[in-house]
Order: sequence, then structure tokens, then C-alpha cells
Amino acid sequence: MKTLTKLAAGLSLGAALLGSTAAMAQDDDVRIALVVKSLGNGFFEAANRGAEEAAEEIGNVEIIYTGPTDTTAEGQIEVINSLIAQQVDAIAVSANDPDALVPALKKAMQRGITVISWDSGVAPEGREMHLSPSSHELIGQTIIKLAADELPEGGDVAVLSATSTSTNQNIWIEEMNKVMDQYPDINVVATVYGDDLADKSYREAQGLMQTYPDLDAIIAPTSVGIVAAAQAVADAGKIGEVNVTGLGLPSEMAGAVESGASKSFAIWNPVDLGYATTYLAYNLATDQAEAEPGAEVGMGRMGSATLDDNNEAAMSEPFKYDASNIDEFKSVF
Ligand code: RAM
Repeated sequence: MKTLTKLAAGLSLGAALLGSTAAMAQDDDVRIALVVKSLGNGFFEAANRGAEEAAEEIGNVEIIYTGPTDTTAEGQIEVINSLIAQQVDAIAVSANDPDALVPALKKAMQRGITVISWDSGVAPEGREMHLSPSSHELIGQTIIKLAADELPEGGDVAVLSATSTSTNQNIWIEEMNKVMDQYPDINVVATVYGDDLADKSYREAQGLMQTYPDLDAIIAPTSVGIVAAAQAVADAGKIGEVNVTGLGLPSEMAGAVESGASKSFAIWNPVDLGYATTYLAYNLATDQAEAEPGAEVGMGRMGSATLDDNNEAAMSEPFKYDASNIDEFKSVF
């Protein structure tokens, strides 16, 4: 009897689930999952604001903002598998690793889910297209120039990156290294990884200052690392000795600019990036565009992305922030 009741309960639950799936399938909302490197990162939260703005503009889009709690590929694979099970229409991922996500993303594409990467890319076989915030070369050149401009006599600089497998940071550092011959008096003494975790980034910055007592600058091409490094410099009493620069959000870096721990840094608009990504995912998922070399895919108020031979496009240029303009932007993103 008990078993029968359980069975009946199970059946009606099954029917309810089926019912709700059917209801969802009838729903014509396009469900776009914005998979971020990790939750709790202000950069991605700003991108999500842009995604929501695009969703509202388009009308029939639901944004599922999701990601692991730490910046691992394993965490993202779990998230992607659950999105496949939920039969979302599109996955737009900022990857913690260019290769590790490919099998899960291929599975998603085989099930008819549109897959794109943005911010931090996945290998071409794991996505239909990739949207970079800006040209890789330009970002690499920008981060070293920001440091070098404050060191007219030259000096020692170190890089505090995100994770060692992060696609975007690795490309930017590679591009930076390509132009180091333009800065013969600047030495890059080390590259360390704070994994986009505030506490680990802080400890790595402390470690750099201990190992290299004459360090002149820390370049952190990550919005998490740059804030942590500026805090470590301030706490070590090294404001004026070690300049922290790289990529950060004006809202999170205003204190560091005010204290002098950071003379300047750069970033593109993360709200626009999330907005543009949402339009791309929507246009591909609804077959209004196809991801192929030369294609122009609409990005709403951001114009359109023209895909290169690798189905990649870049959004805009990084913008420099310092004491002259930080107040104006700190409330924007
Ligand atoms: C962190 C992330 C992100 C990167 C920014 C600049 O938030 O690593 O991928 O684009 O920094």
C-alpha cells in the first residue's frame, strides 16, 4: 500500500514535471545563460546589468546569470551540464580554461543550444563565435604602457594575473611580452596568479613585495587582482613606491586612486560587454544571423560585430581612468 502510494505520488510528480516542461516549452522566451568565471565578481555583475538591459529591450529574453563559486573549469562544466539539462536556448560563457570546457560545450551545441564565448574565450571547436572586449594586442600594449608611463627612468614590474589557465589574461600577457623590446629599461621580474580571489591575490601581491623589495609596479590585468594589490600596497606602507595598475572598475578602484596606490588603470565598459553579448546570443539562437567568417551580427545600440576568420570580434577600446576622471565614472560601473 505504502509502495503504491509512493508510486502514485511519484507518477503525479512526474506528470507535474512533464506538465511544467511542456509549459516551459510553450513559453516563447529565449533563455540565455550568462556563465561567468565565478560569482561575486563586480565585473561580471556589471556585465549582467547590461545583459538585463538588452533582455528588456528585446522583450522575450530571460537571462540566467550563473557560474561557479570559484574560478575553476570544473565548476563551469557542472554549470554547463545543468544548463544543458534545463534546455536553455543559448550559453554565453567567459571561460576559466580554453580547452577544458570544450567537450561540455560541444554536447550543448549537439543538443541545439547556441554557444558563444565572451570576455575569456574557449577554443573555436567549443563555440560558434567569441566576443572580446577589445583587441588583444591593444589590451596587452595598454597594460605595460600604463606602468611604463609612470616609470620614465625604467624599473622592475611584476604581473599579478587571474588563474594560470584564464584565456583572456594569458593572451594579454603574451601580447604585453611581445612589445617589451619597446621598454628596454623595464624588467618584468615575475608573473603570479591570484585566481581572481581577493585573499589569494592580496597574499600574492604581498609575496611580490617581499621577494622584490625594489619593485616599482604591479600590473594586475584583472579587476579582482588590481583591487587586492592596491590594498596590499597601502597596507605595506608602500604607496608612492609601488604603483598598482592594470585593468579594474572605477567603482572598485576609486579609493586606490584617491590614496595614490594606483596612479591609473584601464577598462572597457563591462555593462556594454554584457549587453552586446546578449544581443549576439539572441540573434544566433533565433537564427537571425549565422556565425561564420565575415558575418555581421547585431549588438543593439553597440552596432554589429563583424566576425573574422576565427569567428571572433572585438567590442571597443579600453579607456584610461585616473584622478582626473574617476569621480565621473565610479558610479557608472
Ligand atoms: C576579472 C576577470 C575578467 C576580466 C576582468 C578585467 O574580472 O578576470 O575576465 O576581463 O577582470
